[in-house]
Amino acid sequence: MGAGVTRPSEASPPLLHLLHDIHRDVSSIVFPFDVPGAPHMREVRARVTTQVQSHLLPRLADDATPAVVVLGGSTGVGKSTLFNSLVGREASAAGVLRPTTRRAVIAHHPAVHQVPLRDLADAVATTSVPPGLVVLDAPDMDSLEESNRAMADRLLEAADLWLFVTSASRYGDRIPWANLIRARDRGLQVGVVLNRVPAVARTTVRADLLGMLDRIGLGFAPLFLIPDVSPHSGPLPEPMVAELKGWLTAASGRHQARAIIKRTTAGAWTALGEALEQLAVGVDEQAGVARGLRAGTRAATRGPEEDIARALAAGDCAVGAPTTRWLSLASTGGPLEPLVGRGPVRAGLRGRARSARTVAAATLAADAVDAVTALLADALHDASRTVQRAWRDSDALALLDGAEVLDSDQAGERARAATASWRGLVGGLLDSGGIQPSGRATAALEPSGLADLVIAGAIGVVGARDAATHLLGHETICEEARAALIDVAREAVRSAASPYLAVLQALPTADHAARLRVRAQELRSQLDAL
Ligand SMILES: Nc1nc2c(ncn2[C@@H]2O[C@H](COP(=O)(O)OP(=O)(O)O)[C@@H](O)[C@H]2O)c(=O)[nH]1
Ligand SMILES: [Mg+2]
Repeated sequence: MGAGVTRPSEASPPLLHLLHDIHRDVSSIVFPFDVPGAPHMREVRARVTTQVQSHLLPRLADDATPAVVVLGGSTGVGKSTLFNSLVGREASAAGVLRPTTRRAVIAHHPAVHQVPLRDLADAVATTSVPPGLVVLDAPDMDSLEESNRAMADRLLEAADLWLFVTSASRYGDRIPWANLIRARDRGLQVGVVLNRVPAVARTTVRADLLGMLDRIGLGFAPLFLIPDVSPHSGPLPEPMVAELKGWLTAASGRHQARAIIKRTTAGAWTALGEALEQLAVGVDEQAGVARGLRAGTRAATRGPEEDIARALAAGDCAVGAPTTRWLSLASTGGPLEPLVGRGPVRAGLRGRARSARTVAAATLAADAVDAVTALLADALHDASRTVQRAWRDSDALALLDGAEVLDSDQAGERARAATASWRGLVGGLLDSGGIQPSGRATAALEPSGLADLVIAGAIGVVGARDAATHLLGHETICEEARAALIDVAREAVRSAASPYLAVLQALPTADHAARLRVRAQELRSQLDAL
């Protein structure tokens, strides 16, 4: 009611929260795999969401009938002061000099339009009271005036919850105790406030009052002790009533939920709990299938991935065009001949010889990259087909929704993108500063030519590798470039499974099943607590 509890989320009854959670959790689960129980599970899921959304939630959320909380007790015990403290303002006249409360005052949340007992009391709208309840300051039940006493009785009759307010000096009064016994017999929920308790008397008074409550069978009623404040006017300090406010809010939630449950078929709640348990079994089953398929999907790309890594490590791509090209470029009279061995190399007039060599190296690298691209495209295509086969075998292809097997064009495009990124990596290796090309190297080739020579060496053209190693004075440059290529290729092959894995990623897991079981448990304990 005070600061902190007026937000709808906190003021709403816990059962309402729980139903929202249940609705969200159940809505988010799917049963995509056609295992034997799946069609039934889909029906249960649809039934639960409809029931919660169209039947239970609207009734729970309906705040047309807030719980009526009546503050009743002997005169001068501090009811009006407490009332003002609870509703956060001086809504009811309190004080020794003023006339005692004659006309009841009712505090309600502004959102409550049908205020109960509106004709019997002055209404005050305040957001300090949660929408789930209205609070009434009743006339003294021991009033000297007959009409006041009658009104106090009437209000108690209408109450869902009676907050019996008494004080250290008045708790023995006869009239309230007669009323308490009547309330007990009617099954009215009672909370007891022992107000204005002097610190010295605290223990004895409390024990004495508890004993009296116990003797009339109300020993279980919650008891709130509010210490005596020295003579004052105005509401009590907030912390003094905080516990009481919390209890009121919770109790009104219970009251509302109970009323709802009366309005719904009792079976609906049990059935909901059972349906949640059932759905959990179904989700576990689906999660099991998804796990198997995930393992199968990963395994499907592993073969092609290992194959290409092995081929690249063995330099297989160099066989054929790249090696032939090197041999023709580096043979006697060929532009790259000076790079063979360790003889002197000259850039030539205005670097013309060096330009020619750089162009030759580019041709060589183009052959090398083509060979790698072709091999990688095959591997990708292969991986994609294998994954697709695994999904077809599991009857899961329908889940893909467009994530098709890569055709050879797409595989080629991806392979080209991968090798292009590898070339970038090789350029980076040479620029990284660890390598200082010698004078011989800079005379031999322009920087791009040096990188192209490393490209050819990395895929396994032995002569190119030797030349690159000597020119750059770096023993492992081609091995490093090859390792980078293998990484890029592995990654590319694995990516053939990405759309498939993404689909699996979005499916419910065993965690979702566990959550449904927790919800079923929460539902049971909430219903038990009502
Ligand atoms: N000393 C002291 N006076 C209080 C306390 N609570 C209320 N009063 C005073 O007791 C008088 C009666 O309080 P009121 O709230 O009108 O009691 P009601 O007759 O039960 O509605 C007022 O003058 C209050 O200021 C308290 O804890 N200590
Ligand atoms: Mg009063």
